[in-house]
Amino acid sequence: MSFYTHYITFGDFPEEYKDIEKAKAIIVPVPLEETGTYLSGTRFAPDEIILASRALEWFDESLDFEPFRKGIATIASPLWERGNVMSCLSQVEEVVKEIVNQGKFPIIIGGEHTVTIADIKGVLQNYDNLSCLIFDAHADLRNIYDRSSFSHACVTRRIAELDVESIVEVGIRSLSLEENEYINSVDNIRGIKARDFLRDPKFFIDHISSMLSDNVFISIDMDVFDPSLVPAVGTPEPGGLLWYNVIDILEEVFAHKNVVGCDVVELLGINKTSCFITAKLIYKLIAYKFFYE
Ligand SMILES: [Mn+2]
Repeated sequence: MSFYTHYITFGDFPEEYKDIEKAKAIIVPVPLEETGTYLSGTRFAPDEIILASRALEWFDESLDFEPFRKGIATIASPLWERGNVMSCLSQVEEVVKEIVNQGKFPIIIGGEHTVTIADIKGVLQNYDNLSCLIFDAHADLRNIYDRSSFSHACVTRRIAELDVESIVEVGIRSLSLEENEYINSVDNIRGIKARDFLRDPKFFIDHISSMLSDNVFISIDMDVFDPSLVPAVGTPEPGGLLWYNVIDILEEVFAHKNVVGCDVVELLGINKTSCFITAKLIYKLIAYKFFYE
């Protein structure tokens, strides 16, 4: 499979660091918007985040290096038949499988959360002993929602049906009775509520690490953040995590686990501040990956 460069690229870095052959990190924009239930605009997010990334500072202020020197390429969005979620998911799965197979680090920019199912299926074709760390205000454990089993509200339930060792969800502050019963009935999913985490972050950061296997996929639903920081998400919920809460968790996990891929989903591409914060978060994911490698 050969990849083509997207018409705008993540980060305003020198061309030689955006070369697909040489780059160690590959950005995959997936403007999926099919099953959103409240606010819309996830289809605009990848391009708006990429546009915002061109204003990023290249130097990482806490790790003291320039992550872009490892190479960050941005490939063209996979093409799928509009309105056909399954066609999107199968394209993304193939792309992620190929990136990981080439020994590179994929960062998928959604789009709605549904894309995570394809990301993990793609990674699973290269790795076993995989666990998932999901940052989300919502449990996303419904078996079916709005007559679709591939709704954004069902994504973690579908992931739980794959061959993953464990799933840790952090930041939860909205779930149904059915989801609450489900999460309490299975052994390999641990849900950490936002309020519990915020009362004792240090305890939970150690706990999160201990729940994960060696290889980890990280999915960040931007609604994990408090809406005072990131207002432009599909389903905003009060009482969320702040910047350094998420950064501290990432630092711990990247330092001790082999993170094999990430996605950042559910942002609406309608607010420039939210887009810039998301671009910075993506650059941090790349920074941690290469710093601890
Ligand atoms: Mn969510």
